[in-house]
Amino acid sequence: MNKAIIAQIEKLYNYYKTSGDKGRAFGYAKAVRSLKTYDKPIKTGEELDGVPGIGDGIIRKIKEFIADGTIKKFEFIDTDPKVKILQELENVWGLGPKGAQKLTMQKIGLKYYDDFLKKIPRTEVELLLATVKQACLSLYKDIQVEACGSFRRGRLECGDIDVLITRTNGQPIKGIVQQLVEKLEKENFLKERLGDFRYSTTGSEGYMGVCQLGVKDVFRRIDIKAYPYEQYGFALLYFTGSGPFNLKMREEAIKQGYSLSDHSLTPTAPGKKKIDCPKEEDVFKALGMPYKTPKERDI
Ligand code: DCP
Ligand code: MG
Ligand code: MN
Repeated sequence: MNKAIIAQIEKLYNYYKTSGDKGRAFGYAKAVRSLKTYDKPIKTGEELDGVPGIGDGIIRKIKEFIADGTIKKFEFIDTDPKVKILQELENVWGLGPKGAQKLTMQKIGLKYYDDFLKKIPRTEVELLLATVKQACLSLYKDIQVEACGSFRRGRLECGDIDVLITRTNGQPIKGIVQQLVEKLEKENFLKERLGDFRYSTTGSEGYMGVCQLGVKDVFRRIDIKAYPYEQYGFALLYFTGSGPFNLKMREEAIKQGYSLSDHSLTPTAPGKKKIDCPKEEDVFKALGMPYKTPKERDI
């Protein structure tokens, strides 16, 4: 049993190392070392209580393994082809976790290369948006979904689809993007995750990936971002762009002693206060700039 348990914990160590999660990898490495020096046959998880390097979380997993012969939450490690590829790149080709991840991203890029060069007609963006909206509304009633980027600026063709999400009653948005993505993956709409879910310390979260309307349609790049309602004015302004327009607006903010971001207008000089901007218009007003429609921001 000891050998089998060590193999399980080593597997989790390898998984976290490959994922680039140094903290967890360190913890599991410590547990493996500790288990290897444990000289009694392990019969229960309880007996490991107090053994250095083996915390409650790991004991819980060992208990599950002893009882069921498997750890449900980590069964995917053996079957997920992506985990396998990453570990092979690391072990066979001697790439570090970062290098292996980068190479896999490039591979995804190559797989969709031709498709990603094709522009998305507005009408298709509308259909893609409708799919995301439907999934959102099935999760939460108070959710608001909008397409931003070049679509909102009125372009007839877009490079990708940018979806902005918020909850209109001010409820927290944490975890929403992950739930939504998992749902849309089950529906076979989302095809690929380009990187991890990014939770920002400022309260937003995002997904970058690949979607497909129907099995015969072109693969499309999709970005999904969720922001708390109180940041919506800033988020909408930022995510609508264009990139060069955002730069100009930020320069103007700096001139006036503020730092403008996708979530706030914060003073850089003393004596000024943060300015709340529930709407895009409020940001223009706060900076004393005439309002520009999304179309006029297409520079
Ligand atoms: N953005 C930005 N700075 C960046 C990247 C993005 O300000 N470096 C903002 C402005 C963009 C918006 O995010 O308009 C969406 O990014 P996209 O890369 O999707 O750009 P667009 O939607 O404007 O153009 P495209 O049609 O190529 O997707
Ligand atoms: Mg875009
Ligand atoms: Mn985008």
